[in-house]
Amino acid sequence: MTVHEPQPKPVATTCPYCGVGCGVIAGAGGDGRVTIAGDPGHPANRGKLCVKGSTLGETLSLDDRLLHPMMRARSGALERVSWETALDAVAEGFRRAIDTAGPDATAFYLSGQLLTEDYYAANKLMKGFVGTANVDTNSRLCMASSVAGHRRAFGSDTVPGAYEDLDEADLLVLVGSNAAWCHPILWQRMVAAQRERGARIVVIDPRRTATAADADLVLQIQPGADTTLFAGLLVHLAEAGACDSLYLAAHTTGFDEALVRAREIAPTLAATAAATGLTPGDVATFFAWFTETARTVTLYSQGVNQSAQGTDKVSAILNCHLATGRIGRQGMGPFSLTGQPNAMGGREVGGLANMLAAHMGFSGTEVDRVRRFWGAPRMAEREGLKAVQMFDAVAAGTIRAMWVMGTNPAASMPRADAVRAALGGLDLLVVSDNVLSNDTIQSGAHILLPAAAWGEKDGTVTNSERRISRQRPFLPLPGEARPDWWIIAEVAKRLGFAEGFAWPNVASVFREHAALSSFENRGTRDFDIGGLACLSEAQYEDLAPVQWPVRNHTDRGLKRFFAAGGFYTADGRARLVAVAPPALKDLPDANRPFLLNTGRTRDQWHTMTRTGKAPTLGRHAPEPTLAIHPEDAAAAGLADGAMARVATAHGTAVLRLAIDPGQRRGEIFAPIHWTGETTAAARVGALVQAATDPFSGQPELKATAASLAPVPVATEGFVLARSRPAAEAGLLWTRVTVEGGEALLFAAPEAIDGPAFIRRLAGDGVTVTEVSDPARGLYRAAAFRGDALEAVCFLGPGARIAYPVVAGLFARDRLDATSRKALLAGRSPDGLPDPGPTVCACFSVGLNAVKEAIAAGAGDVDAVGKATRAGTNCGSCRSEIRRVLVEGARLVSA
Ligand SMILES: Nc1nc2c(c(=O)[nH]1)N[C@H]1C(S)=C(S)[C@@H](COP(=O)(O)OP(=O)(O)OC[C@H]3O[C@@H](n4cnc5c(=O)[nH]c(N)nc54)[C@H](O)[C@@H]3O)O[C@H]1N2
Ligand SMILES: Nc1nc2c(c(=O)[nH]1)N[C@H]1C(S)=C(S)[C@@H](COP(=O)(O)OP(=O)(O)OC[C@H]3O[C@@H](n4cnc5c(=O)[nH]c(N)nc54)[C@H](O)[C@@H]3O)O[C@H]1N2
Ligand code: SF4
Ligand SMILES: [Mo]
Repeated sequence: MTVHEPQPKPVATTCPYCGVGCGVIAGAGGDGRVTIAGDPGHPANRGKLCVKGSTLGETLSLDDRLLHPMMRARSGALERVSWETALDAVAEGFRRAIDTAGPDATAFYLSGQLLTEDYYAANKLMKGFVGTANVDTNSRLCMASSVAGHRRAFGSDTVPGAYEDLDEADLLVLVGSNAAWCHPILWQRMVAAQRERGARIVVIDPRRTATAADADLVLQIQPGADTTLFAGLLVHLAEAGACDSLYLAAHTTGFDEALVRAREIAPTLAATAAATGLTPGDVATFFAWFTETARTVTLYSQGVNQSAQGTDKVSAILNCHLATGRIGRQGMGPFSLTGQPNAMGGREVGGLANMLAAHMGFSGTEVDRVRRFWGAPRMAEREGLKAVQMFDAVAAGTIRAMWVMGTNPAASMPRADAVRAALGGLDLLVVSDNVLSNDTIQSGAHILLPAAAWGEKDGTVTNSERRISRQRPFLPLPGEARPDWWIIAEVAKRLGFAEGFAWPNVASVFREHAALSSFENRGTRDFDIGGLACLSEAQYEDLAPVQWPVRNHTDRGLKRFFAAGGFYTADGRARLVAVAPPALKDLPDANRPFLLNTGRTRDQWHTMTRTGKAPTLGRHAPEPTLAIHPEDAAAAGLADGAMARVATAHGTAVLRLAIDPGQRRGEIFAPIHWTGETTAAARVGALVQAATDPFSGQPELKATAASLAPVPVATEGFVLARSRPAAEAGLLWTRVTVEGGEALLFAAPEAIDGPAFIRRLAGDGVTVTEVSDPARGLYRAAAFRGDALEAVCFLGPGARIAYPVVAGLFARDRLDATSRKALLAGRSPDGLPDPGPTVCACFSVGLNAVKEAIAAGAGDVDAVGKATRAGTNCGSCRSEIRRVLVEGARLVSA
């Protein structure tokens, strides 16, 4: 393993994963490794980290890192070049496209994983200097409907509340959010409020998720029906006399129209129940709780945003909070959970194609204001193309040069196969990334630029509660990697814009961004951090986490918006919106009888370029699985663990079935994390339709009609090797990083020659120990060099069950005689049988151990923890343990 030199001093920084934005202390362990701990001083996490955060140290090796600029040679191969050559070529390629086809023939596609400073620089270059607003970001797939919903209601993209509201609420409603897995530390705060103060939790999701396991009420809603449910709630609030008529009169408009429309959509409780697939009793309970509980927070995420009617879903929720005046007050408000570490920062700088910068849009006044501030020679004067349109324009050839930074659209865009093919047709595709290879790079990138990664990067991010925190470097820049903002500035200089991009350091980028936020603001824009515009380098370095707005240098402390109105609309009033009745865009039919939902698993992050490197994180769900209701599986003749081909109008994938009674009938769920790099055939983005919301342009990623067919399998198995095992043709494989090497888990449509396989893996000069039972198709072999275990191959019955134990033994490189015997028997040396799927990744506790503890009398999560240690470290698996306790159900990894 290649690691950074020299070793770091302890540094306070911020987690690079989810929008909770936990503070991390990174330091040097005695063995030369990086130690990671939660920052007790950070208000988001107060010292805690979830399993992804606490395993960050496992992701820092330089293996697979892009360390030098590279360009595609005539031969088609990517070759190392100097920075000068690469930067000149980027500028030259963009200039050529601009000269021949105009600025709109170029585009940037950015990411909520960039730091605010990087994002600011990219946006400024395109919108102020190149002269196009073709700058969009993966936030279009993530937060765009929330942004549109906020702006429509509040006149600004404002999250009104703060995390403290979750501690102080009496009712927490989660809509389309699997927070137990996706916002774990915030979720732990909510569960603490439930445990300690009796706060009630309602979870609204078509699936019974790990989050649902802790809920007081679970509403397994029909996909897409959230607008109806919240329209029904508005009607109920009005009829129960629970609306705040003073607040409505003083601070809002549109209530009557919104209510009339809501009555059309959901006239009665019974109609609401019928249209949402819920029981009238459950709907009545939800409505009653919401009506009687002043301190209510409604949290929502991708089950709301990633919808062709996402903006209306957001509006339907905001309507209920505005109608009750429950906004911006202690313990109450609507709360959009942001996904990425800097989703919020990207919104601040105007990373979206329909935003300008500093929360300004494209009105004439705003364009002119930003022009003057930037001294911009060529301002974009209208909105640019949003992600789906942008990649359509790439396919159509109207965009000729594109620069992708910090995102992997060839995997994560809907219709990902079409996007991958379109990228391959560009005159110029530039990719700034941390890794040598991902699906986007493989789509035919011409120039690769090595960007600084987490631990090396220096700048700021903003979390879900508008809190700006520093990401500080604790590792030197490896190879020739450079910060993204620096790369952008160098290209800007080569395009002739030296003056606008002459920042000497990252602090100066931040100061400029802060200054723009307060420029001619005078209270007219929510986003104002003018109080940070004069930070010295040292003050920037030491900046403590701070919530915006920061209007002057003494303006600190907890911030909420709108308790007393003060909206950013022309008349200062909020708008309640008459929403459209919901309708899905791609309904199942006889040929495609299932509705495919997609989302996240607990221990992987997006396309796995970082989490895929951590052995601990590979244990929870080593393979991608397709969750399906038991009766649907039975009807399709598919058993648990069978391989199935999922096909939609846009693509196909092959996944392993995981029977899950938590699925609704007719609906299947697949994880988004696996790509062409990590699986043979599970690129789930390829399956997904690209219908978009009319207001936000956000695609419907949660509901695509799909068919399912069995894929015959001759044999199942896995191999383990010290270095990356080649993915053999024909296998349906998944790569997993394990301690001491890599595994390939696979199903094979045809029989496999085991002895040949292990010899190819282990090379020459090894001794192979084998057991085989040809009648049962069983073959197991281990290759040793001296007494060092080099490779393992398991084929046939029992292989999959043995995998966790064998991978555990593989972590030790030398095995004594007992362990060798145990290895091929697929048992741990102390004779323990199948541990089952990993529940607790921190202590490697399997489902079977959890079940045993429960059978032996452990009655709650803490008792299971006492017996097994599961859930006693980061707590990420506590909801799953509760699910086993409550439902006794078999655990599925999706
Ligand atoms: N472990 C992990 N955590 C992450 C990430 C990760 O990759 N891995 N990514 C981060 C990012 S960028 C994001 S955006 C967030 C996303 O966080 P979440 O939004 O919580 O995650 P998802 O799994 O995408 O979707 C949430 C839920 O929406 C449900 N859903 C689908 N359709 C509907 C519907 O019509 N109505 C309702 N009410 N629900 C529906 C799905 O069943 C799913 O359980 O997670 C962040 N945190
Ligand atoms: N079907 C379906 N599709 C989805 C979703 C879904 O729920 N369902 N969710 C959507 C959502 S919410 C999101 S946020 C996206 C996420 O999807 P992506 O953004 O495509 O996923 P990542 O794997 O996070 O890609 C980040 C890339 O940037 C690199 N990188 C990381 N940090 C940096 C950096 O600082 N600088 C540079 N230059 N590169 C860096 C990484 O190595 C990686 O290659 O997926 C979206 N797509
Ligand atoms: S909850 Fe986990 S992934 Fe999210 S910021 Fe905190 S430690 Fe990182
Ligand atoms: Mo996201």
